[in-house]
Amino acid sequence: MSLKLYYAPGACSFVPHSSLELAGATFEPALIKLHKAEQRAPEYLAINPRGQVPVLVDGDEVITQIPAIVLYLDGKFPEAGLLPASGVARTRALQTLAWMNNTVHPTFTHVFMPQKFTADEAAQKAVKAHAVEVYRGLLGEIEALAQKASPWLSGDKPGALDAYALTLLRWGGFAGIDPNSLPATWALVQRFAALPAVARAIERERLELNVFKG
Ligand SMILES: N[C@@H](CCC(=O)N[C@@H](CS)C(=O)NCC(=O)O)C(=O)O
Repeated sequence: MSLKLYYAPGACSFVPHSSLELAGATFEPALIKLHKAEQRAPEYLAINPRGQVPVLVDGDEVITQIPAIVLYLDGKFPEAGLLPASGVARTRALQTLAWMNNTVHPTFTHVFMPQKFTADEAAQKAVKAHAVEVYRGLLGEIEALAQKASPWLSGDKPGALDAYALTLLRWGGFAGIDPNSLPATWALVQRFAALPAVARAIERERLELNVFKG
């Protein structure tokens, strides 16, 4: 069965993208240009009616939602250690993955796309300003996790949590949050980015790691 990942540069799809590379998987990367609204083109909506990346296709299976995709890849490539294999360590990693996906990530959506939450332009500015401060606090929680990383967020192997941390910290730069203000996360993210497998995903997406502009 052939694997295909629909992704957009710099988007949350970096999590499965780098996970596929870490697993050494053979897959077809399919670029979706969000700024050109390709996610709302009829051909793409036929694949994912929610008009979002990422989508993982494995033969006849179409899988969406990052936690589900990560669990699927973890099951398919157990030796990669994208998540801890069992026990409380696995439960804790899933706890953090769910929180990154259902709390930190949507908070950034309020920063980046406040128009999703109100049509009122003045209210959009207020939503964004408030969300930046909430986001700063959430990155602070990731910083506390990074301070305890041993050496990666879910233990001895780099995996999905480190990939999400990279994505979320990078987005912080767009929100005016200096990655240097979160030194443990920034060090972890740079170590993760330097792994050859992760570097391949970064290169394919042409990502600049630090997008903070003073
Ligand atoms: N909960 C979804 C979130 C997916 C998501 O927010 N994708 C964003 C990119 S980070 C997207 O495709 N946005 C395009 C849009 O909403 O138009 C998941 O886990 O996959």
